Amino acid sequence: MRRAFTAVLGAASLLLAMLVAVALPASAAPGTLGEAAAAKGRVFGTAAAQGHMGESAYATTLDREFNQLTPENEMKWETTEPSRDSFNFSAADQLVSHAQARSMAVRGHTLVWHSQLPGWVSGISSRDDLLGVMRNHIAKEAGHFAGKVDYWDVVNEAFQDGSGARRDSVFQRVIGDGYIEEAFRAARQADPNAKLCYNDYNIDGQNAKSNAVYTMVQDFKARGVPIDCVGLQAHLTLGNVPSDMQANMQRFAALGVDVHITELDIRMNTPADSSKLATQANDYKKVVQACLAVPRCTVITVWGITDKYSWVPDTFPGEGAALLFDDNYNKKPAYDAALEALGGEPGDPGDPGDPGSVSCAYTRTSQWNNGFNGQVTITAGSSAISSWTVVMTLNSGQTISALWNGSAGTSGNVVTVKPVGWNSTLAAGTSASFGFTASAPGGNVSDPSVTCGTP
Ligand code: 9MR
Repeated sequence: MRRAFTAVLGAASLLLAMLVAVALPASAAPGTLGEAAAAKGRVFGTAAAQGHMGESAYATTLDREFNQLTPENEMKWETTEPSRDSFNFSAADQLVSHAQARSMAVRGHTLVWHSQLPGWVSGISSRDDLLGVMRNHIAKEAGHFAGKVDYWDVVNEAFQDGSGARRDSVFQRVIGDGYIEEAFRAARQADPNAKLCYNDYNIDGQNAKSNAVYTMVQDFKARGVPIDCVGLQAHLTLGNVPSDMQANMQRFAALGVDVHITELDIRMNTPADSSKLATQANDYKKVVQACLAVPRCTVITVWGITDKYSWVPDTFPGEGAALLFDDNYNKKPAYDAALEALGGEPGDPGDPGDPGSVSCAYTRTSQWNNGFNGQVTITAGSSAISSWTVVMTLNSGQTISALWNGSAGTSGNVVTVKPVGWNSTLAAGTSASFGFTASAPGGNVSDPSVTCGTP
């Protein structure tokens, strides 16, 4: 099943909005995430697990859509060096050769992390011993994959939420603050060509934790400690893309490092419904747009191919549906939104089972001191549609005071509009419209962002 979600940003000025019917390009555009990202000079990757590669839909979706692969667990310490100086790279090797055979980039994940660490490492109490063990682990693992790994998550999750203090781990306790730079130096030595990243979660926006990482990267750059990139994991929750994500990426970029979105997923309370999926689509769009706005944001990687195998429900019972493909490998609205934000063209109207694509255009029809009227026109693509959904994200302080020819549900500043019945079914190429009045205290009449899709 394919769905077409289209996005139209509100026109900048009333005049423009009234004169220009905003329409979507109908021409051939990149049809997969990897192709569309490549056309923007970016890489679009996913985590993948060797254990699922035998499932044909899993491997087919990976190969079709993504041009970077992160082994989800196969390169972690407990797997690669389960006992001292005894290494096993077999599962990771298989994933790496799969990627190489298809010209996908590889992200190594991860050399030094407090979690998925074998007991023999956690038990070390001598500083010299642990430093030697850490350097050996990095030399052997990064050395084994040298020339095959494009980016390494050298150190993972070394800071605490809230305070931004260093996380308590055996490395922190036994070696001290200097363990991170020692790890980066060892990684550079083992693989001089890989880009070396620091990777963490909850550093997507500006907060105490991302400030601490910022200060560390600034210090590393000033002292010549080798670091090339910062990974923002971006394990996000529905409707909560940090509003300063772009500014945060920009400030890291300004230090002279690349920024990668390394583990993107956007979870919701399950079961999913069309309204939540539409909000999620808008969230993915925001993340992709923020990355594209920062030239040094060069990689976007989602943390898994399908909702079926996502880590989320295991860790957060009652939550899930966080990825771009559902349990049956169907593209979700978030897929179309991400693809479209990358400049790609979702949907393929020729596909059997295609429920039909839809596009929408927004016009501000009038305005006054503290409000405005808007109209959204929904147009079916080359096949008929039986229903449509429009999601409008209002600007700060704005509320809908009236809405006609549509049925609206509101959640915060997100308004989901469905047909009223008679304007639900649209023949190919035909349109329906609804209108609304927004109150805009303070005279902020800036236009909402509008996305639409089927159903
Ligand atoms: O997705 C991974 C899951 O299969 C593992 O059980 C889990 C173990 O901690 O790690 C998951 O991946 C994590 C990643 O390596 C680091 N950032 C957080 C990810 C989600 O927990």
